[in-house]
Amino acid sequence: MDIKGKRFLVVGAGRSGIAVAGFLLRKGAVVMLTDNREIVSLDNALDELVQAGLQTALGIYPDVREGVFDAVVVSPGVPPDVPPVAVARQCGIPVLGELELAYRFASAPMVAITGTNGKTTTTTLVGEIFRAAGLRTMVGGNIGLPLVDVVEEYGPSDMIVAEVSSFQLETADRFRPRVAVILNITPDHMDRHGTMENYTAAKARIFARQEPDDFTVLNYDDPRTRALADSTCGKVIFFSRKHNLEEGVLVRGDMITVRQMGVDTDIISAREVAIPGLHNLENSLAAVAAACALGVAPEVLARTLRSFPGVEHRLEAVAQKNGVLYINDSKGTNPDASIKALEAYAQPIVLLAGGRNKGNDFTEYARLIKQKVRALVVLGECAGEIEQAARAAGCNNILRAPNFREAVIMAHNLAQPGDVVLLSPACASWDMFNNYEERGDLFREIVNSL
Ligand code: UMA
Repeated sequence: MDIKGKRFLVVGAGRSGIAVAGFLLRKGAVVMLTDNREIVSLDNALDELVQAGLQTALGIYPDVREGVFDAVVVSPGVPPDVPPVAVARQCGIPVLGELELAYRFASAPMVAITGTNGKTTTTTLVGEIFRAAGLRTMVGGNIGLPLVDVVEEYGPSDMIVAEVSSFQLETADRFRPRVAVILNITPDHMDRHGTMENYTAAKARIFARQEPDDFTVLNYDDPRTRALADSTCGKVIFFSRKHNLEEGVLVRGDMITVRQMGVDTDIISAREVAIPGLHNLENSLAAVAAACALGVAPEVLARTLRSFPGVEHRLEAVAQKNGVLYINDSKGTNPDASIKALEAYAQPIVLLAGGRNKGNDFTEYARLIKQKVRALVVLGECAGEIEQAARAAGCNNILRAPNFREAVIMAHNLAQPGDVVLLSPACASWDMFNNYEERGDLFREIVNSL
């Protein structure tokens, strides 16, 4: 891709946009970074780029009709209908995203992982597996490390494991991972995608450019994901926790097994997998499928599954105090993720829920709250909506918290020895925090100070 001397507009001055602006400047482009906010975070990084020649338009988008830009690079969180993006398309100016840009400069084989839930855990686990197999491995993408920052440091004998979101995939064009993994597709981001069809179509772009010698790993147990098998040109590898597959990665008895051309290879007992919950068993099966496709040995898989502790903000055990276990699941940003968190514990739960609803329905979530939760503390923008859904499901022990700190203290006061205090909000953090990491970090800090 020819960048030197070309004029780029980068939309969104967050982690992705700043990384893209730096990448393009280093390659000799003329770059303008725009954002609808006047004051953006990551100021130090931005200052450095301005010193290096970056132009900025903060608080107001430039008019792309004037013909001054050769291409527009859009950040994943910026919807496609914002003026500079929509107008660029109308004018025939190429619009791409950071994932596509990074892909065009990647020479290492790539395993790309998407899904509504489990992406971060599975991506981290697959990265650990390849590292344990002795490969120089980069783990990045939606997980928080923009791929453009480091993609060129990895060569053909290395490995890139990328978490990719539906937002990033919307602007994928030539993106062709060696292995594409879809973990599950359940309602999320409806405020952005509008319908499940659009959301599923965005996810399916992960394999749109695959060829028959690539691999598409799909969850057989999830109907929407399974149905995509007919749409890929890649070789499909199913994984299933529930079905005795003819071919693929499955659980036989309690043994994680790879079944290939009639031959079963046992990897490890499901009980030995270190990360808790049935959903994490599914993530482990997906990781085994992806790694096996690229020839990783069973003993490496077993060793990693036995020792992998999981990731921060995802069912992360923060502390045990007076017999109460405090769990940070700040990454539970939609009802489905939080349902899985509730299902992972047998003990009574004091649940902290609420934040910004991304257009989701809380009925199912509320039903499980009724079954598993001793007390519910609601907070944030959609506290009322969750409270209403929980009351409709028959749950009455509900408290509303004025702020996050109060919410944690209320949960602490409500909990009895043997309980779990679970932060799994089923909502984005954006009404109170910049991201779910900040929310989880504050939870950890408050819990540790109790
Ligand atoms: N902005 C505009 N106009 C808009 C909307 C936003 O200018 O209409 C600006 C904001 O003011 C802000 C910037 O865009 O300054 C933010 O851009 P962004 O939302 O794309 O966020 P980044 O900080 O660039 O982070 C993005 C991903 N964020 C989203 O997709 C929302 C990060 O994923 C990712 O880690 C990062 O790039 C590096 O690749 C986070 C996420 O929440 C974890 N992802 C969603 C998810 O997992 O569910 C998809």
